Amino acid sequence: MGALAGPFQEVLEGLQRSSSKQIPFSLLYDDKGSELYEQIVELDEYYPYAAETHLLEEYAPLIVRSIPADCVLVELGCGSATKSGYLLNAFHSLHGRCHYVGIDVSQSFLKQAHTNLLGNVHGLKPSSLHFIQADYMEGLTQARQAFPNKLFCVMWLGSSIGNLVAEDAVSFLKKTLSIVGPNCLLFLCADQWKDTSTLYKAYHDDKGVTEAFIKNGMKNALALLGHTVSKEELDSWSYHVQINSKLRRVEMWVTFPSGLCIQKHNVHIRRGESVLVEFSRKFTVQDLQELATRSNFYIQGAWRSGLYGCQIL
Ligand code: AVJ
Repeated sequence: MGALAGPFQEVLEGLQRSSSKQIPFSLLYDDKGSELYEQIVELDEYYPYAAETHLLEEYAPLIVRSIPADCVLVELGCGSATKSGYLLNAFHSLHGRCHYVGIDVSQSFLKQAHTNLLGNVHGLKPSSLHFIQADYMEGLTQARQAFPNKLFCVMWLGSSIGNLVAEDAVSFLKKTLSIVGPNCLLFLCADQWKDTSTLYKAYHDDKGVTEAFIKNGMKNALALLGHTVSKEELDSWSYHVQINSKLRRVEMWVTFPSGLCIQKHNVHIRRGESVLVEFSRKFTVQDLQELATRSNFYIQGAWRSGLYGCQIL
């Protein structure tokens, strides 16, 4: 979907198609959706959050050895900076200093990040912390202006890159590189491709929290078109998860048993038709290698958790 189009245009374009209907994943994160997402990361079935937290907590001292001392750590979508706090703490104890820029659209997250980092990173000076309330690329531009000549380590945690199709992921990383310039390191967290049943359960939990999260995203998309979804209507939709092994992604779909027409916007969802609300790509080592090469990066170090322990590839 076009990166420049506003959400309304994107929803229209995605729902007016005669097949492969789709909505932008950004609509998942209104207040309700963000609340549900906070619940998702607590679920037993949702392994990605726990796995990443564990990896960072355990191996931060090893990871930060690949980042030079004079580097500024710049985090995209820092949220409350709980996970990046492990890296900062290790970085600070290795080098005795740590300059950090947190970028997020949410002011309340930035406040939490500030408090968390000062509490969790031993010896950190408040003057070493900077926060920018903006979207990723605008935030990066401002960070570059604030530190024109510094080496940046752009951190993108949470496997959010999984929401982008291969081409969009490449454009995203290229764009990052063009804003930051060649003195740019990237620390990227991505989820590994793994067995179908683990993947399925992580996105189809017993409590139905993910289902509620996905249906809420669908509801938000329809609200943009002026269609208010009642509880009965929402309950009539069904949720299903498809593991697409060809594209190596988990797909989250909403099915409309009785269809839906929004005449005013020329949107016609047929009876039994499904809309793709979100997908989450899962990567092999080779996928990541390819992503790096196509985006003009090279892989300097990689660490992975799980079966293999922590490995430097
Ligand atoms: C925030 C994109 C990493 O893909 O696992 C979780 C979002 N969707 N459960 C993911 C999500 C359903 C999550 N990311």
